[in-house]
Amino acid sequence: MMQFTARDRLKFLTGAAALGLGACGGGGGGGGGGSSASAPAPVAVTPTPPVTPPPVTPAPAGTTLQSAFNANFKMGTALNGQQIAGPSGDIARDEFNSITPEYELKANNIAPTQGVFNFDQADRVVDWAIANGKEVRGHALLWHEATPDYFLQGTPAQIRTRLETYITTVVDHFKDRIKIWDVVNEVVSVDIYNGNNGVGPDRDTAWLQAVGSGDYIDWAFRAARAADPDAVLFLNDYNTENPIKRAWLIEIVQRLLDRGVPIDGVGHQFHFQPDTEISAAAGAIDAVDGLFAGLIQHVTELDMNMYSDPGTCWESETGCAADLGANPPAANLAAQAQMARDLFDVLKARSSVESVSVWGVRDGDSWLNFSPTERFNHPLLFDRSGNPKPAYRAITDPDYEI
Ligand code: 9MR
Repeated sequence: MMQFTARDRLKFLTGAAALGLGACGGGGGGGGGGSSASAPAPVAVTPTPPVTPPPVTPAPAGTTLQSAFNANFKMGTALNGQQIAGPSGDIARDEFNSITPEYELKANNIAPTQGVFNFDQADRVVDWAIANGKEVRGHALLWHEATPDYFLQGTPAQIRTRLETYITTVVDHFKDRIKIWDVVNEVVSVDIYNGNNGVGPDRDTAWLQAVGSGDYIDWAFRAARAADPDAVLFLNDYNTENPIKRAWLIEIVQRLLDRGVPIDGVGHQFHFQPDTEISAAAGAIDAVDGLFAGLIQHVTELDMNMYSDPGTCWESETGCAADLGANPPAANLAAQAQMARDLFDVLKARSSVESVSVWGVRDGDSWLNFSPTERFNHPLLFDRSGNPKPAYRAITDPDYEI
C-alpha cells in the first residue's frame, strides 16, 4: 500500500505544482562535516602539474540538465538568496527544474529567537523558484547543526511541543509552494569506524541527548504530515554509500515504518570524493529499494570533491591535501566526468529516483571551498565562470568522449 501511496502522491503533486505555478505567477560547520565521518584513508594527490583544462565544447543546442533527464527525474540545485540575481541564478533558471534553498529554510534562519518567525529570506528564494517554474525542496525542518539553543531547553514534552509548533508553522507557511520536505537531516549515527558503542543507529546529537531517544524523529514526521497531508516527507543523510552507516539508516527507517510514522522517502546527500565507488552509491539506492519498495529516493546534495582528505583534515585542518589552485589538472576533471557519467547511468536505471540535486551551481559557490579547509575546490557541474565542465558534458551528451 505504502509504496503506491507515496509515489503516487509525488506524481500528483508534481503535476499539481506545475499547474499552480501559473496561478502563483510571481512567485560546516556545514555538512556535519559532510564527509568527515567517512574519515577516508588519505589518498595522495596526483602530482600532475596544473594545466589549463581544454575548453569544453558547447552542449548540443537546446540541451540542458533538465531536458537531458526529463524522462528520468527532476534536476535540482541548491541556491541561496545572494545568488538568485547573479550568474548562478541565471544558470539555475535555465538548467534546473528543482531548487533547494541552501540555508534559508533552516530553523536558525527562520526562528533564531523563540516564538519569532521571520520568513523574509526564505520567501525571497522560494518565490523566485516558483516564479521561474521550479519545484522546491524544503531543507530542512530539523537539523541539529541548525537548531537554536532554546529549542532543546526543558523537558522532552516541552521540546516536543516546541518542535511541533515550529514544524506546523513553517510547513503551513509554505504549504502552497513547498510540497517536498527534508523533515530530518543527518540523524543517523556517524560512528562508522569504531562500531556503535551502544549508541544505536541514532546519531549522538543534542537532540538525542535532550529527548533521550530517537522519538523526536517520529514527532517531526507526524507534525509535518499533520500540517500538510499532501507533502512528501524525507529523511535525508550523507554517507549512505557507506554500508555501516547505511545499515543504521535502514534500522531507523524500519523503526519509523513499524511505528506508522509517515515517511515517504530517503534523501541521499552524496557528497563524493575522488575515491568514492559508484557501486557503493548504487548499493545505497538498491538497499532502500530492496527493503522498502515504494519509498521515493532523492539525491539531494551531490558534489564531487576534488580532494581526498584524511579525517584529521576534517577534525583539525591538519594533513589536508594541497590546494590544486584555480585551474585543476585536466586529469582530475576527466576523472570527475567519468564519476558523474557512471553515477547518472546508475540513477537513470532506478525508477525510485525521482529527483537529483547538486549542492550548488558554479564551483565557486560550493561549501567545499571552505570546508574542511579554505582551498579552491571544483566539485560541481559548472566552473567559476559558469561554463559547463567535462562532468556536465559527460552526463548530458552520451557521445562526449571523456
Ligand atoms: O551549503 C550550506 C552552507 O551554505 C550553510 O552555511 C550550512 C549551514 O546552514 O549548510 C550547508 O549545507 C549543508 C546541508 O544543509 C546539509 N548537508 C551538508 C551541507 C554542507 O555543509
